[in-house]
Amino acid sequence: MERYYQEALECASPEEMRKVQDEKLIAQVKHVWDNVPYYRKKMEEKGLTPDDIQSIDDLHKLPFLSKADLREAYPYGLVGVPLKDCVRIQSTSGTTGKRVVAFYTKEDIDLWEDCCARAITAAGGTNEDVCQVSYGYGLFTGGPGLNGGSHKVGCLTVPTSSGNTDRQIMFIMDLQATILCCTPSYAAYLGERMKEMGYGPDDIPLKAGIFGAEAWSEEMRHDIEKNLGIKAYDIYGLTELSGPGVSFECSEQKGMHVNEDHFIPEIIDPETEEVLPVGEQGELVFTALDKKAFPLLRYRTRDICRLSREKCSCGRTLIRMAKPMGRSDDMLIIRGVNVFPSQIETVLLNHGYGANYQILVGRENNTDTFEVKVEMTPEMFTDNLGEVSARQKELSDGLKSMLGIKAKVTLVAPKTIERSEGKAVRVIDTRKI
Ligand code: DLL
Repeated sequence: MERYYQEALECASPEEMRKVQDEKLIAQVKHVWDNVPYYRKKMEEKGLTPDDIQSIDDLHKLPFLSKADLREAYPYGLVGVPLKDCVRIQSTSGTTGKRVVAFYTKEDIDLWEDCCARAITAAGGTNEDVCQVSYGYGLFTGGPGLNGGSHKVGCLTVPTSSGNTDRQIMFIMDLQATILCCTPSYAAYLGERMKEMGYGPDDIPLKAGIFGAEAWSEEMRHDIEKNLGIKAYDIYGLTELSGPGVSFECSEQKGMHVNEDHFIPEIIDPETEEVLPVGEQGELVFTALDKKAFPLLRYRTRDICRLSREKCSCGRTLIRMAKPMGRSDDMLIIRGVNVFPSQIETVLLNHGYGANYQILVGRENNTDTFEVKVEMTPEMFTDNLGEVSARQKELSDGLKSMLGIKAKVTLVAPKTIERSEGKAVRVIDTRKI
């Protein structure tokens, strides 16, 4: 059995990691200065030259990059190498404005796949595993990233891509897949479908799942683990920073280790842009240390999160990030109150519902309307109106105590809300239309 464990880096001492980061940051700033006029101009506006960046202590001096910069520089304005050295693009599934297009050299892809391989290894993967990759393949980074990582680990890779659920299940069962990679909402759906087909957790050969690309709650994790009989690991990343594998969970399942030798994380106050101390909640910002084709420095992810330097018993010293609560732009402001969909999900799952729900926000008579539509599970399904309305009230009270505002709760029959094969769309906000 072989493991793909980059122990020297994943378990480096703080001094060793700092040395790696200092050297890479100095080189990366020079690379960007020399090759990305768009960012050089931003540095010049702040009166900076590469000489001002002597170590990671100087990181805070550098200007931020945001999605707006990516849009302005679209498509080639942030590319750091001649196009003849770029071998691939990937792109986001963004629904508003221009999509993000990220570029890769051969080496960028190699390092990205290393990050994904680390994630698979941390979930217990070895060259003896059969790894089914049910993230979408194509422009989305999920499929290609985990496919590459799975190859590096030496798993037998099953590149099913997303969709065609019954065929997914056939491959899991026939090929005895042991690792499943997909979005958590799709994992939940696969679990539901397998149950319907009569497979219990003990019949399912899977032992681990590597789920990410969208926010999901601890409660959803427990449900998926129970239904599929696996351990479910979180994985985080974004197209701008290569894709999945920026951070990954280990067997402790207490936050995701950031691949700090490739990405330096910071947490900032999104309003003042001030860097916050480790442990505080704010917006996650990353500096990519190695990527040459699309070398983003201090990129504002808009994900709301916190970091932890607490020692991890897995032995990895890489800093950990908590599950992001969602993007700052996912946050709904309903009747003046900040509401994250992940908070709603927590309440629903705590009350015994599944993760099939929709949040409907609108506006009537100058007041926000707020409705949570959720499926009853087959076990709780009833047409006894008294029972349904008692359940609705109970859930509405639960939401009120979590969020501080009242929601109209509508319980609907099982399997009436559309399932997602990739990232689930759960919020329908007609105020914006
Ligand atoms: O979702 C990359 C990815 C693929 C990650 C497969 C993990 C697994 P984008 O489509 O560019 O890239 O979307 C990135 O998704 O800024 C977060 O808001 C969200 N996100 C990604 N992973 C997680 C996670 C991929 N584990 C955006 N938890 C990010 C919460 C996540 N949100």
